[in-house]
Amino acid sequence: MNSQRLHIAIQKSGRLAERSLELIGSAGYRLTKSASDLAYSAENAPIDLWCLRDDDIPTFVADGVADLGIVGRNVLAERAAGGGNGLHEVMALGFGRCRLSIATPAGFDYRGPQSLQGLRIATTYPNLLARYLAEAGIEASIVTMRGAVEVAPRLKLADAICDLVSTGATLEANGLVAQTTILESEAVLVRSTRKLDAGVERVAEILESRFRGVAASQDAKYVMMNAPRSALARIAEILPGAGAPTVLALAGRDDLVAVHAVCQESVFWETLEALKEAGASAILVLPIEKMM
Ligand code: PRT
Ligand code: ZN
Repeated sequence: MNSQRLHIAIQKSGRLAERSLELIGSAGYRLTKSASDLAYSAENAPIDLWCLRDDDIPTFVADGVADLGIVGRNVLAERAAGGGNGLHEVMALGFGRCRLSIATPAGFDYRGPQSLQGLRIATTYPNLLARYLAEAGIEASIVTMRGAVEVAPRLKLADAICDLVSTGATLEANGLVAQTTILESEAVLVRSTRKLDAGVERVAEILESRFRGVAASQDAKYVMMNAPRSALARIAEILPGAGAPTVLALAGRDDLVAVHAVCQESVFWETLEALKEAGASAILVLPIEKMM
């Protein structure tokens, strides 16, 4: 449907909204907001964004109303655990990280999943919780709520909860302790399993390739240093995710070389200290703006 433009569903407001727009901007698409606030159009590519409640995004993509969507893996996984299909995860996007965890009141004597036997567990993720309990061979009753799950134990509506946790502050404020994680989540790009029109497919492929480039360049650094020729093997070992570094001659020095490398993983102070220890000097770490 809908002409030759690629349609992407993103969250209208909430934890993923701003970062989703930022990612699309970093991928080089210049966006103009529609008068209604519910949509954006790219000026420099045939792409339209629709701003929706996050819970509606999987259905819109599965039904083919949107071609792609950005949503928490938790939302996608809950739908899949309930038997929903029609879409799949294309890639993780590196923001909106959280975990779906089972938490109990602080005084509870938790000794592994068996301790959940016979409890009432409140959650907004009944399908994922049911699947976890079935796989662990535990019988517990699931109290499905729409939100504010963390207050359920205090109100005696449940003995434990299963909810998303990021900093842990909400659990702590409610006297709860996370005991086990049933899903690691972050924002993901989802795509409908339906075949796209060839022109729209091309637009989707370019966008996905740019998203990969943005994700890769976030942690990646360009590292330069001088080093004794004899230390090259050791230095290549220390550089995180660098592959084979570029080695350049230094004018008037046979014993020293310049080493340049693109590190795909984070470069920490510890990495620099190890390089120095191996004999490197004049170490520079530079950000990478784009990478493909
Ligand atoms: O209006 P709409 O339906 O679109 O938004 P929403 O209210 O359903 O979702 P929103 O914006 O709260 O979250 C969107 C997505 O962000 C989620 O689906 C997750 O993928 C992701 N995310 C990341 C989180 C959290 N971190 C998170 N901490 N979603 C919710 N929380 C809640 C959690 O449920 C708990 O109430 O924050 C509280 C815990 O946070 P901490 O930091 O105290 O541990
Ligand atoms: Zn929601």
